[in-house]
Amino acid sequence: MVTRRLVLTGLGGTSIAALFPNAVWAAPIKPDAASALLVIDVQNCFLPGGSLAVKDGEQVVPLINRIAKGFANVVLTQDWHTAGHVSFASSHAGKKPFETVGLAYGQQVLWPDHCVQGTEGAALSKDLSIPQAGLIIRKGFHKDVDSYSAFTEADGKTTTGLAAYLKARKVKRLFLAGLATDFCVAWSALDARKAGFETYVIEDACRGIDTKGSLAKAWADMTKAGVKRIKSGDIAV
Ligand code: VGL
Ligand code: ZN
Repeated sequence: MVTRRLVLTGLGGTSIAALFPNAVWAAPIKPDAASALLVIDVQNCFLPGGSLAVKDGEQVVPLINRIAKGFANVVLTQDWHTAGHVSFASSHAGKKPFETVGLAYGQQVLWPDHCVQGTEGAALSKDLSIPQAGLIIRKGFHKDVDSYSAFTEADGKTTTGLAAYLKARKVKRLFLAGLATDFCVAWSALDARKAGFETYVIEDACRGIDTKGSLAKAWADMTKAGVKRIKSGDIAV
């Protein structure tokens, strides 16, 4: 089944259903008081010139700025590691970035040093323009535990407090955008579902790292968990 959302103008009396008989039409999604936008890790390290630059990562910024105008509730996240963090390949003798290592909490992908607390690389992109954002949540600041997810650290139990914050604010629907689709966006979306939120990932407002099939796996996991995959044009601003 094909699902499409769009706004058409200038068709006069032509029936849209007659033009696209196999399409299922849905109204644009209008963010409401129970909706929040979660902007994941739009930080210099993940942008061009950064130590863990995500291909075309800068392209998400104007889309996110545009979408954000429609949201009263916005939370930004910031990957925020200690120097010598356990997720850095440089912390493991003989290991290179994108290899893995077994840790107490499971397999950890190893990364170039990135998003070290207080550095320019860890700063949010200066091109983000979301003045109404109410919260910046930092994650990955425990030296021995990574946290792709904005909700729960990689040990599977330490909470960032984000779910409780959103519930206290009566948020029910979460829209995710940012970097990287297959790590911090996907893990956050999966945890959002676990916490009971209706969860949308805005595909064109995200970019992936895609190491060893990670992007396809992330989408498969998200789909299975009931995460809805939408495009920025599906949101009414
Ligand atoms: C991320 C790898 C390591 C992300 C963060 O933001 O997706 N990926 N740290
Ligand atoms: Zn990280």
